[in-house]
Amino acid sequence: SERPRWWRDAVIYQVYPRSFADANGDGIGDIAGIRKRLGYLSELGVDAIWFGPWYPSPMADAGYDVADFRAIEPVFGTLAEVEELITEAHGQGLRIIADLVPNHCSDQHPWFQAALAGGPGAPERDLFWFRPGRGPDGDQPPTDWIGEFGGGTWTRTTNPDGTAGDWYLHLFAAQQPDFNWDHPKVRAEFEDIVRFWLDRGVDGIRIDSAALLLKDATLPEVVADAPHPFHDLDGVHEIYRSWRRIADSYPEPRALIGEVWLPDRQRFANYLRPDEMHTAFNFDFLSCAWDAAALRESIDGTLAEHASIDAPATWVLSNHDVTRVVTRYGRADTTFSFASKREGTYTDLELGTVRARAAALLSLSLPGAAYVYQGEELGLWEVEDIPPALRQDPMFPRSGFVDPGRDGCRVPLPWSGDAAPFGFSPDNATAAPWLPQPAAWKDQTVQTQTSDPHSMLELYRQAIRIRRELPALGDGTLHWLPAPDGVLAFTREPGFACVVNLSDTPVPIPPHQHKLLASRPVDGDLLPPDTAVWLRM
Ligand code: TEU
Ligand code: CA
Repeated sequence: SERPRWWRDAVIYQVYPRSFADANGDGIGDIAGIRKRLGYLSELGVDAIWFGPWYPSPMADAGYDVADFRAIEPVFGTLAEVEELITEAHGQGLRIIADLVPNHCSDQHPWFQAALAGGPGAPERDLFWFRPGRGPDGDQPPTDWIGEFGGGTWTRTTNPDGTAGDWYLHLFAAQQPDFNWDHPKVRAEFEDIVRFWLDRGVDGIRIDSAALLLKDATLPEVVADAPHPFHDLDGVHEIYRSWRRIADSYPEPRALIGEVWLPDRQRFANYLRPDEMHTAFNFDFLSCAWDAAALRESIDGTLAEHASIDAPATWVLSNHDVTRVVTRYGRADTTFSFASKREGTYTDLELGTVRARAAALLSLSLPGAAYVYQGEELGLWEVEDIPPALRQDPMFPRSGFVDPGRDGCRVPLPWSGDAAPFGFSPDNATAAPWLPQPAAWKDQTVQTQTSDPHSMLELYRQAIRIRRELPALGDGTLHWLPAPDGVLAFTREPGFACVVNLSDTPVPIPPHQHKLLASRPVDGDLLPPDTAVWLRM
């Protein structure tokens, strides 16, 4: 019989474990906290939950530096608790997606520790990228590559006898050595790790930095118009083909979900061929400014590319790496940038919220699967005034301004009450939340929003409920309606339309039977600026 392809039209909620809910009061989110709040997620109506990395980690990069791929970080809980979480979630009809980080590990991982301790010639060095430095004293890095966090990509080691040694490669922080994916032992290890988590019942695996795994072993410098030495090498697809064979060997459907940041849509789609990943995050959509023409171009390009290989599209507005959507859309210039703070720019959070509400209705009515990053449904904004001493993200200063990093979108959720920790931690907590919550979040809590029919939370709840009830929504196709400049209007069959007004004047709403949902109150048949409406046609 046909296996359900749940990833094609799912609403997938991203839980950032450190910041979701803290049950034991140490100020850090944990598995027990998540289990207590599962009811919230099933009430929200999502189909699946993706958990950020839950593995033992020194937390140099918030858990993306993994010391043991088959265990749970003790601060979060135990493997037994995660197994119970999976069972409970399945009992509530929620699917579970685990985050896997195959490009690199923590410098505390036993393989890397053995590579250092064994000195030059240690066999474990072949599992990573150890190379002598350049220059007569070897004190220059092997290449001048710029890493994904903006700094250099090589760190020099000290030999066991105290002399200066070889350098090792890290595309991210120095505490995240890159694996050598040309080595069969690395491949075998990760095939085993994929099986380990699928055996524990996870329904999907999110693959971190999926396009970066292979490197050109001749280590050329990055040159414009030449093949890139570590982005999207052709051989990387063989790795995902082998994982797909593993995923397909399970009786229940399992999904591979790629984190593939590639500007070229064709190269991106290569990862979604029928024998590779099932789906991947659409960063093209996330990167769009609040601009009808840009969004339409992104939607059309995405749908055309995905249709040609029968892969489901995905719609992503935010995640734990980017400035929160309310803040992005509240700026005078809504062009995407990784950096949160921009010197001299003023952010209108009210405007940003109005737009984020419209964007929610847009992303939840496009064909394919939609992602919701925790707190997006509460209208949380980027916390830009975290004191430098409390910031934890390893990102480097970038050119032109100092990038404060990604902490501002990772602040613990406000659940209830009038003051921090807003129910994130229990009343008898022994520590404050690991990042400070703004006092103004008293108006953003789950509790306050639950009783307010005009809240962001109720908008998400209603939209997801309608999406579940209407066969027109989810997977399928879309047809554009004629619309004035600055307006996106499309139908989904049968009998559904979405209209989003991104212009600065009200526009007429097309003829319809009734309004299903609007991102803010709409009187009569004029749609105000920065507003979206769902129509029964
Ligand atoms: O991000 C991978 C990635 O592509 C980053 O370069 C991203 O662009 C960066 O956050 C902004 O410059 C993944 C994770 O989502 C991220 O949280 C990790 O820090 C990173 O991998 C390393 O594991
Ligand atoms: Ca805790």
